[in-house]
Formats: sequence, C-alpha cells, structure tokens
Amino acid sequence: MTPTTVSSWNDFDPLKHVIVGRADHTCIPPAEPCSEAKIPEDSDMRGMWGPRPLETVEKANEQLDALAKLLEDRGIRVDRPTPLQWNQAVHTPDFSTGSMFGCMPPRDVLLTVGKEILLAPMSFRSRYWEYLAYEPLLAKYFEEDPQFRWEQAPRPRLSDESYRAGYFDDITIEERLQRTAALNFVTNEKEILFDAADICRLGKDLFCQHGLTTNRKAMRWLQRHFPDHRVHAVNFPGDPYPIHIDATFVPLRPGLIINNPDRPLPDSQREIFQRNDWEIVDAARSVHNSPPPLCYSSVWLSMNCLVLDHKTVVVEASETRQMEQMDKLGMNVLPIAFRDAYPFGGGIHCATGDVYREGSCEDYFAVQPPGTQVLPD
Ligand code: DAV
Repeated sequence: MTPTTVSSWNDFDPLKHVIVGRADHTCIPPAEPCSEAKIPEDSDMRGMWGPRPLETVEKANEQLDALAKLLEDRGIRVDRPTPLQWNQAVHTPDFSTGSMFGCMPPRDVLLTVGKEILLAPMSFRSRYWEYLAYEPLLAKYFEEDPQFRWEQAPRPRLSDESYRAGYFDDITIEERLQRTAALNFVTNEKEILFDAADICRLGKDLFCQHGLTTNRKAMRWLQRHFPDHRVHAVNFPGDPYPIHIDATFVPLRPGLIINNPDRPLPDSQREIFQRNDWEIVDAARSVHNSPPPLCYSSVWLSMNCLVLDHKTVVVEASETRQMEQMDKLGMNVLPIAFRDAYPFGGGIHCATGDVYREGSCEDYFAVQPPGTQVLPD
C-alpha cells in the first residue's frame, strides 16, 4: 500500500484517496432550530424522528459499498468512518437534543485544504459529535503523514442565542426566498458557524455559501485561519433552503462550473469568474420531480457528482439529463445507483471526503475584482 499523504486543493484534480460514508444507525433527529429551517413545510419528515428503518439502512449501505468498490477498482484508496450508535441524546451545558444524525456525508464535516483536514463546527445540534466517526481515520493519518495538519474549528455553543427565534413561524416559500436574497438566515452572527460542504475549494480561492448553515463570522474566521487563501462570500438567492454549496455550484475542471439554474449566482458575484475566463453553465434539470422519501435534500442532488479527474465524473445512474450534459461538456461519465443513499445525508459528493488528490495550490483567479472577497480583519 502507498504511504498516506493528505493533500487536496480542489474538487477536480486526480483523486487518489477518499473517505466514503456509512449509513449504520442513522437517525432522523428531532426538530431543532436549524433543521426546522431546512425541512420544507410539506415534507414527509415533519414531526418524525428516530432511527431509520433497518431495511433502508441496508439498501443505503449497499449503494455506499458499491461506490467504494467503483473507486477502488479504479485504484483509488477508500477509507470508511466508524459509525457511533447515533440514537443517543446530546447534552451540553447549552442545549439538549434527542439524538444524533449519522456519518453518511463526510463532506459536511471535513474540509480538506492542502495538507490540512479541518473539522467544521456544524450548525445542527444533532451533529455536534459527528466528527467522532472520523477520529480513528484522522488519528491514523496523523501517524502516517508527518505533515498532516489535524485541525478543529472553534466548537460552537448552539444555544438558543445562536438562532433567530420564531424565524420559521408561518413562513411561505415566497418569504423564504425574500429572506435568502436579503441574507437573513436562521443562524445569526453570534458565533462562528459553518458546515464544510458550504465551501467550494478552488486552489488559492475558497468560495463560501452564506446560508442556513454558514455565517459571515465563519468566513472571517476562515480568512484568518487560511491567511494564504482568498475567502469569498457567495450566495444564491433562488434557493429557499440554502444549505451546502454542492447541489448549487459545482466545478468540473479548471475553468468550468455548473450552476443550478434555479439558484443562479448573482451577476455582481460572477465577475471574478468572467474576468479569469471561467465558464459558468446552467446544470441540466433532474429527471425526478421529487426526492426519495424521508430525504432532506432537493432533486438537485442530480448535480452532486464526484469528479475523479478533469475528464471523469461519477453521476447518479438515473440522472440521464445530467449525464448527457456531462458527456457534451467532454467528461467521461461513470453512472452509479445512489438514490437509496440520498435520505441518509445527500448525494455522491456529500458521501465522500477528500484525503488525497494530485496537484498543487493553483492561483486560478489572478484578477480579483472588488466584490466577493472577505477582507482580513
Ligand atoms: O439542494 O437540497 C443538498 C446539499 C446536501 N449536502 C439541496 C442541497
């Protein structure tokens, strides 16, 4: 086996080592301020909580195992997290909640930037201890790669003061959209809050989605924490439930990004891409009208793909329109069935976490127009 190297600067350079999540013991956590924000009014998940049915866990694990095998068959090293019994309450001095969530989506928790893996604070109370599932792997990488930087962002308190009270009482979709456009989210600016999946890594530039799970204070913290990077705030006004950037704004290779056509990047924030000759194309629409049952995410998991190198991408097997578009964009598409795994925390990109991609920290955005950059304090 090759010696362990931790290093990844983007989502498209050749992937050599990755973490693939597991569905074991996943729970639907009880309602809490942040999840209330995410779950649509008419969702079948409203009012439900507890462990997910065993047969659905088994089906999700079959698809996760198949993804791991597809990657291994291509010579990519795959590690898996160690699930906890997620059906345990969380108590801290500041809050209590009835259960944890799971470890299907490592992407939400682990932010790999170069030789560092940064554990995100997480904005849901149920996800407070989720990083423990990855601790055995991080401990191993620490022993095997003398340059690996194992980091933890400030742990949040997640008391009621971190959320806007009554934020979602009787709110319509129209009002949600207005608040998204006004950058008015359920999470306030009291403390540093982010999920790792809100950050799109493009070499020297980190593009962070301001939304339900990531606030501006987090971006200021990230800019201080990564002083050699440029941290940018982006937001997507068409999204009533803005959480995680990876079903909205997805880079396929240097110079090319697919953007959710219902959640276009505002013109003022496009300039940095245009000025540096990056193309932003509208993603193809999903073939589905609704997500699978008991799923947090939207049909736009169709674009939540895993890029293996500049010419190869793994896409969900039923998403024929997305696959055709990828093909036209010059990508070789590897289809894999994954919809049984969606309810456990997202799509193919969510279900993975980078450990090692070839390549180095490129400066793709040498021209920096004023606008999106979060300036150092
Ligand atoms: O469109 O529901 C899903 C992102 C999951 N990490 C959406 C976003």
